[in-house]
Amino acid sequence: MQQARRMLGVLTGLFALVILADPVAAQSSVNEELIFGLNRKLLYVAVPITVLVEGILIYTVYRFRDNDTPKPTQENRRLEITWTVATAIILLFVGLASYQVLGTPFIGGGTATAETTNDGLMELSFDKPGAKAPENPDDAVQVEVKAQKYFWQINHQNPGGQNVTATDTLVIPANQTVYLHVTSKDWLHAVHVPGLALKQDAFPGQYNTIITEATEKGSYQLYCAEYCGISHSNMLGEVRVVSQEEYQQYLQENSGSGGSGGNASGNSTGNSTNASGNATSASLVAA
Ligand SMILES: [Cu+2]
Repeated sequence: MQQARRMLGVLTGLFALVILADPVAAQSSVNEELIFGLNRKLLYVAVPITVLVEGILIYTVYRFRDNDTPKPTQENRRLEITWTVATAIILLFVGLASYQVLGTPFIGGGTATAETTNDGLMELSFDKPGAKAPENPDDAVQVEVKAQKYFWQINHQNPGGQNVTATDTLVIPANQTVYLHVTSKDWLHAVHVPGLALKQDAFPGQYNTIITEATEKGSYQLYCAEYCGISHSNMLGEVRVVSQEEYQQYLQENSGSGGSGGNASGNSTGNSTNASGNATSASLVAA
């Protein structure tokens, strides 16, 4: 019994340590930091439990290896209470730690910002529901990411200038909150940027907003993570995280244009829809 109590004490101490411990390694985005941080916390708890359980198992097998008439423990109230309480504490910790991460706007999408359709969201002509607007639009970069067989159309909001449209290349500034309003023109797709820990479904007729803040400049691969047809595997893009100055320069250079390369991105299967894609850009620019 003494042993069980000691064990409970050790577990409680471990939780306290884990809660107090700060996440260490630098990550490429706030989202990644949150996800990896949670993963680490859960590992700190899971590894000792695994070692403990496996240790008891191996010990038992060895200790009673020659026992032909094993007798099960009939009743041990204290032991039962101990493992019930220990399990409850562990589950409570997992629940609380997960809630802390899932409850942030970066992972759960957030409830702090009101759901809005058009008004005050951005200058793009948002015609679908579901987009989450930043509380203060001046502080956040807003980009529409529109999936289409088999490319990505990127529409940047450009305060003080005309909107910037690009294909397959998403440029965002580092160390600033970015709202990516994900939608689809034709079919189910999904935005996936593993390097920044971003993933979101793209549905026609609605927006799903990714909120992120990239902390590490560089180039990250953008994939479509929802099988969408014959050229799904070619539906690749790039996310470039640049400095604030480079981002402003990018907007300035491409202001009001069809963006870098427009829709002529060599997606042969997407050609039939390219004309309408351009039309949309034009109306977005005009809006
Ligand atoms: Cu796809």
